[in-house]
Amino acid sequence: SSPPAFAAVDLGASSGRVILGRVGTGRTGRTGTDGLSLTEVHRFPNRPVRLGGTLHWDILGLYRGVLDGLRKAGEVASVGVDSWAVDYGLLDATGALLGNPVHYRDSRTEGTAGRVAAVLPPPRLYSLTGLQHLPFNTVYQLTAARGTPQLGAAQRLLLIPDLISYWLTGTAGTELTNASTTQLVDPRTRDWSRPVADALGIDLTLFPPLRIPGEPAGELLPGVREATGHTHPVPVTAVGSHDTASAVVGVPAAGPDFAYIATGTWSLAGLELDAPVITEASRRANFTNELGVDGTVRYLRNIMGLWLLQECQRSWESEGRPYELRELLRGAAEAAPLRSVVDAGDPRFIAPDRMPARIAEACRDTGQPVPRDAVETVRCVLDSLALAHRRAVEDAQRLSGRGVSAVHVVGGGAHNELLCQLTADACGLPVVAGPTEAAALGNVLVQARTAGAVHGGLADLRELLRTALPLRHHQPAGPQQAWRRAAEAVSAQANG
Ligand code: LFR
Repeated sequence: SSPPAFAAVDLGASSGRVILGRVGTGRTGRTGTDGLSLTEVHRFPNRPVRLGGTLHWDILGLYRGVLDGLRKAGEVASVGVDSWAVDYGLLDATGALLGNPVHYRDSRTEGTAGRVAAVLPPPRLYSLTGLQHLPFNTVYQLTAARGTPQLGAAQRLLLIPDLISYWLTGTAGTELTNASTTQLVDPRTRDWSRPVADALGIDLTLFPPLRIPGEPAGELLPGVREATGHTHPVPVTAVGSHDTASAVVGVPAAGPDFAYIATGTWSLAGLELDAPVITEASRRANFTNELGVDGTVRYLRNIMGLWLLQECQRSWESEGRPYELRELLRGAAEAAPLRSVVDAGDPRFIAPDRMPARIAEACRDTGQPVPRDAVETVRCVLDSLALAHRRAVEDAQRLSGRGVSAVHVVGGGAHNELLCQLTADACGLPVVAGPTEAAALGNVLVQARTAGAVHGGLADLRELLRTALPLRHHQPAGPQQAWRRAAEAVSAQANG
């Protein structure tokens, strides 16, 4: 019989995917290695909708995509759901959704940092949560929503993957890795932080009980089975429901001394640790301690990522200049290196629209040459990302005291050879690129372990990845001085 199949629902900021993973024993037989294989059965766009001045997720459109994907997937041993972090839906007492979930890039959180800081000064908030300040963390969204009729009527708050799982199964839980991005969790106890919730007047009973990746999370409801053509009961398993948590499971590292960069709309660059690093230096460096699968900590920094590039393309397209990405990258590879670089952690890049103009502004504000065309803009973005990767990998080592010998680039950016090579050059370290579907793989592997199809810890799961997947290797080239100088200049910009 063929190895069991697991359906990974992986919702990203620009597209959703349902991916089927078959996980065998890794033994070699007459038909080749019975290892790990992935098939993308369904991909659908994730297009936010601006309505009444607020940027929303099209949550029902996403749910339809999930159902379509589960139908196309056919028979599966289980289902797991992961998505981007921090956002949520509110339910009333009957379980009905109250309003459409708001996008973390919406401007409603503007000005809430000050309100939160007035009761929890940043050093205190960091000492309790270990979380990087991002203006859209759930605590700021809930502060923005405070006093609204909708929050007043809410009986339950479900993070996005938990909301999808709830619709699939009728059972509610709060998966831990994603809960850790709310800034309401203490990464030392891996449980809710009452001091934070109490200080901000946030009702923790809105959250259903915590679930740990690998735990059962219900079964597809009869109506869902009917809609997706499943005749047998199908369990849903809690996975690292924060896409970054699953992506880090999907890093094919050989030992413990690696850094990872999970690339997509964001670049999440850092280390996997056993315990959080909660120091004032870490706070100042804007490093986060998110919770990972199997008791790990994701010690990383959020970097703007390919969002910069996606938004540039969207702007050019709306101006009637649709560029082929391949052409832009070919040009960028030939363009002058490090002509100008921007701080890819700068919150000024979070909101959508006018990205080329905002990049030009950032160059002008810092006394650097302004990119003269699309190709130069793309080169500026990629140099800036590579530099931000370097700074994050370097800072993570310094702040945690853990050295690394290689950098793994996983996620959508692993396709981008220029970005991977520039990252190797900037870091002065070898880069291992791939897999691009790391989040789906991490999702599948955790399900497969719960089902008993694979065994062991993260190292064992990664061993399976390494033997099954084609990976690309980039050796660092070129002198380090130019990158070092640029890194110092951007640090000065970031701190200044
Ligand atoms: C990546 C990601 C990041 C999180 C951001 C917003 O998809 O989940 O880890 O900081 O989206 O939720």
